[in-house]
Amino acid sequence: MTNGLHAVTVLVPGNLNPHALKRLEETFSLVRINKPDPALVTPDMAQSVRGVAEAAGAGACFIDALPKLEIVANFGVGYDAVDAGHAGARGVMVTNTPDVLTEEVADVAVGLLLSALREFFPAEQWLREGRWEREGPYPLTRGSLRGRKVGIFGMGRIGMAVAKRLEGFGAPIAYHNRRPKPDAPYQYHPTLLSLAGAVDTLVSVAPATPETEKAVNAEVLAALGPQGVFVNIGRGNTVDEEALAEALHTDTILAAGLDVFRDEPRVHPRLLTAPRATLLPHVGSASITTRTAMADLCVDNLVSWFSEGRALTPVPETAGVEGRQ
Ligand code: 8YV
Repeated sequence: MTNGLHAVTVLVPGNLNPHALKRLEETFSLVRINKPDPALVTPDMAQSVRGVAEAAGAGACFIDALPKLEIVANFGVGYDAVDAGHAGARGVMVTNTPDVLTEEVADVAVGLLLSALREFFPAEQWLREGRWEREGPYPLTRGSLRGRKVGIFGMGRIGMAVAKRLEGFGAPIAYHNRRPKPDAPYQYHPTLLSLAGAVDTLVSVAPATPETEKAVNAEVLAALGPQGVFVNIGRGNTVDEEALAEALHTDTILAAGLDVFRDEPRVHPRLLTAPRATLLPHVGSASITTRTAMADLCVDNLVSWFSEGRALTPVPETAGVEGRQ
C-alpha cells in the first residue's frame, strides 16, 4: 500500500527520532535540513516537498517557503512550535502524537512530585558521598505527600492520567482548565489563582498558548503557601521562572519538580541553585517504548495522508483541512 509513496518528498528540518527517520527513509523520498529555517529551503525543495516531519517546529515563514506543502507531522503532543493557525488558513494539515505518551508522562509527573517532596536526588547524593556511613541518616524531609491537596492546571488527557494516579495516593483533586471537563469528577476552579488558593500541590500540564504564558506567577505561587509544591510536566512558557526561583529561594513555597523550561536546554540559573528543586532535562516521554510509539504515529499520519487522504490525529486548528487527491 505504501509502495507508491516514494514519489512523495518529505522534509525533516532538524533532529528527529531515529525510528521515525528510518521509516521515513524506507517509505518516502526524504530530504533534510538543519533547522526549520526558510533560508535553508532550496528551490528544488520548494517545488517538491509535500510533507514535513519535525520535532523542531514550523513557523509561518517556513510553511510559506514550501508552496506544495500539504501536511506537517509534529513529533510530540505539544505543537506550540508549529504555527497551526497559519497552516490551517493555508490549507495545510497539522498532526501531533496524542495518547501514545499519556501514561508515560503522567508517571514522570508523579515521580517528580515524590522526588521534590522526599528529596530523592540529594538523599542519593548523601549515600554516594559516604555521608550515611560517616554522619548517619539523611535528615528528615520537610516535604511529604501525606495530607496534600492536589490541583491540576490543564485537564487534558495527561492531566486526567495524573489525577487518577494521585487519587490512588489518597489525595483530593481539583483542577483549572479553560472550561470544565464533563468527564472529570473533580472540583473545577474558574481561575488558576482560585485553584492555587485551595490546594498546596500544583501540577501543571498546560500547553503553551498566549493565555497560559507566565500563568504560574508570583501571586499564584504565594497562594500555594509555604507548604506549596509546584510540578511542571507541560511547558516552561506557562511559568514566570524568575518568580518561581524567588519563591523557592525565599521559602514562599517548599519545593518544585520541573521537567520543562522556558529556554530549553538552557535552565534559569537561579532555578539551578534553588533548594528542594528536582530538575529533569525534558524526559517526560523519553523512554524507547514511548518515543517509538510517537515516531510510528508521526509517520503513520504521513502515510495515511498520502495514501488515503486523511490524517489520523489532526490538531483542532486544522481538523477541517482536506486531502488534495
Ligand atoms: C517530547 C513533548 O519531549 O510531546 C510533547 O509535547 O514535550 C515531549 O513528549 C517532544 O515531543 C520531543 O520533541
